Amino acid sequence: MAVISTQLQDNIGTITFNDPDHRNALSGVLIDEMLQSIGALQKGKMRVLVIRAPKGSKVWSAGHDVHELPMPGRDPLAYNDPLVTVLRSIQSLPIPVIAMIEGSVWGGACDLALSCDILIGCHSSTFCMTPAKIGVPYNVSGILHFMNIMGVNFAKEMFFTAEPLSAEEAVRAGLLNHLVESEQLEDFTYAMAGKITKNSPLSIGVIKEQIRLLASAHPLSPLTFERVQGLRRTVYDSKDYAEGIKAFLEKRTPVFSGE
Ligand code: KGA
Ligand code: KGA
Repeated sequence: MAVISTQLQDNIGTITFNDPDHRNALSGVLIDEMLQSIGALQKGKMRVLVIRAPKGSKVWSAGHDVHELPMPGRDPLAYNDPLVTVLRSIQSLPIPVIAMIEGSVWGGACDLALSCDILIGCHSSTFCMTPAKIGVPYNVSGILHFMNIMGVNFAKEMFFTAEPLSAEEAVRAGLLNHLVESEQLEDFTYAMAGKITKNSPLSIGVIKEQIRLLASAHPLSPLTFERVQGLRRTVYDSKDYAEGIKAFLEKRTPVFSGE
C-alpha cells in the first residue's frame, strides 16, 4: 500500500505523507516512494514541489523510523542512509520545495523540513530535534544545515534540550518563513507556489544551487573529517546508543550513563 500520494496540477507537484499508523515515520519504504515520486514529477512539468501531511494531521512526520536505526557499531546516518539520501535529493532538486507543515515534526523530519527551501506552518507546527533523546551522533552535513538556518545557539539549544519548539519559537529561530492560521495554510501555500511557477525556472534553479553550494562551502581537511567521524563513532558504538534505541522500542524513558 502506498504511504505517500502524489499530485501534479498547474506545474505544482505535491507529495502528501499518508502513513498515519506510523505517524508518517520516514521508513525506507516511504523514502523510496518519495524518491520515485520526485523523479516522476520532474518528468512532468513540475516547477515547484509542496511536501505536506494530510489536512488536520497532528503529526507531520515522526522522523527516522527508529526500527530501522542500526544496532550499535554502524553509523546510523551514513551517506547512503535512506533519510540522508532523500535530504540530498530535495536539496539538489533544481526547483523550489515548500514544506507545508501542520502538526509536530520530529528528528530527521525536522532535517527534511529544513531541507525544503521555504517552510510554511500554522499554530500546531512544532519542531523537536531528538538525537540526544536516542543517543544518535547526528551527521556532519545535518548539523551544518541546522547551523546555517537557525544560527549556532538556537541549534545548540534545540539539539541539547530535545524539547519541541513551538510554531512561534520556530518563526523567531528562522525555521518557519510564515506562520498562518490553520484554515489558511493551504490557500497561502498554493498561492505562493503559483507565483513561483510564473517566474523563470532557470533563474530560480541556478540561484537555489548557488545558495546550496555557498551554504556548504566549509572545507574540512581529510584529517579533521576523519576526527569528526571518529568522534561520532564513539557515540554509535556506545552502550547509551543501544539503550536509546532499546528504550524507544520498549516505550520507556532511556537511562543514559555516558558510556
Ligand atoms: N519510528 C518508528 N515508529 C514510530 C515512530 C518512529 N519515529 N514514531 C511513531 N512510531 C510508531 C509507534 O511506535 C507506534 O507504533 C505508532 O507509530 C503510533 O505511535 O502502533 P505501534 O506499533 O506501537 P504513538 O506513539 O502511539 O502515537 P502518538 O501517541 O500519536 O504520538 C505521536 C508521536 C510522534 C508524538 C510519538 O509517536 C513519538 O514520540 N514518536 C517518536 C518521535 C521521535 O522521537 N522521532 C525521532 C526519530 O529519530 C530521528 O529522526 C533521528 C535520526 N534522530 O533523532 O537522530
Ligand atoms: N530599467 C529601465 N527602465 C525602467 C526601469 C528599469 N529598471 N524601471 C522603470 N523604468 C522606466 C520605464 O520603462 C518608464 O520608461 C519609466 O521608467 C517610468 O516607469 O517612460 P518610459 O520610457 O516608458 P513606469 O513603469 O511608467 O513608472 P511607475 O508606473 O511609477 O512604476 C514604477 C516601478 C518602479 C514600479 C516600475 O517602473 C517598475 O516595475 N520598474 C521595474 C522594476 C524592476 O523590476 N526592477 C528590477 C531590475 O532588475 C534588476 O535590478 C536585476 C539586476 N535583477 O532583477 O536581477
